[in-house]
Amino acid sequence: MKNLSRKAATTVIDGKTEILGETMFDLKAYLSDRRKLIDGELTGLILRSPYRGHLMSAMEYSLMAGGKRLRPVLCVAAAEAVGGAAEDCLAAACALEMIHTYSLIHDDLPAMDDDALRRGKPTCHVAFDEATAILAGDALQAMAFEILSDSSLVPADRAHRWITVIHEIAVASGHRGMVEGQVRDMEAEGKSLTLDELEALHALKTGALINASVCSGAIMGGADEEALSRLTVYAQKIGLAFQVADDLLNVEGDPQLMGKAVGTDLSREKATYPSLLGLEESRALGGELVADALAALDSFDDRSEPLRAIAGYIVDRKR
Ligand code: GRG
Repeated sequence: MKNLSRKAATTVIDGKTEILGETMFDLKAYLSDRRKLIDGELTGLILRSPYRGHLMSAMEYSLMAGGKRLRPVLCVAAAEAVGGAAEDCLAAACALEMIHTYSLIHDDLPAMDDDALRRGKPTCHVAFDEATAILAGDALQAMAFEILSDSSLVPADRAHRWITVIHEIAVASGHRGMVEGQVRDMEAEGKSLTLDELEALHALKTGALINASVCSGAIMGGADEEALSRLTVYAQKIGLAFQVADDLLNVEGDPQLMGKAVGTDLSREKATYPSLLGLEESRALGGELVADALAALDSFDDRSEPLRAIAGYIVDRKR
């Protein structure tokens, strides 16, 4: 049943799962297809650069190290859910992955989490050096906005939507989003937080970019206000569910599968859902958040199946 969007008694025939004769949505195939599309696009963008030296090697090393591509896939799936196409939002999808990758490079630095392994490979500052990792992160962030504002990648008749998307992504990445969340996360080490404080921290640190991913895709796909507001609720719920799952994986995940160390939250005395609620209650919270996310999509048709399935995947994932 894993990777399938509806949970009920099913039969598996020739690798396709059926429920009452109806073929179920195949999330594994969807993720594989959309990741291929996004990876192809990212590779093309890297190859466009006139400078193929040390800096670009470090940027490419981290960007193409095998991340799950959750944010760009969400962006594409949201565009499709409102009747748009992947091509409408590929530039935004790539920009989001660049910003996400920059944040991971910087988060791994000795001045922050000082991690040696990321995406199953030595972190950027280990594979290269600290100065190069800082600059590769900086350059990936700037490249994201270079792409977002490139008129050759953006249809002229959609310029207004693009400005909205650029604004959403800028707000989500900076002092009103991810960077503020990171600061709160660092300040919270060794301290106890209330559940509300923890939720506010994660809404900024990881939730804001996940929200921007869904909203950018929806805007580029032509969502009306009602659809956008429902997708915003969906994004907020899965954003928090993602963090609850991430905290659980840090306790009980397999470092081999995850490609990074586990147990680090405990050793750094970080406030987490398992530390505040315990494992059982954290799992239950993850399930409730997914149910809320699915409820927000109630009025959407079958084109939102990928979004529904991704909500389940976020809490079931092993990496
Ligand atoms: C340094 C400005 C700055 C921000 C860093 C996102 C973040 C803020 C830090 C990452 C630290 C961390 C482990 C956060 C928990 C959630 C998270 C973002 C996990 C990594 O995202 P995945 O699982 O990674 O989508 P992949 O590698 O699959 O893309």
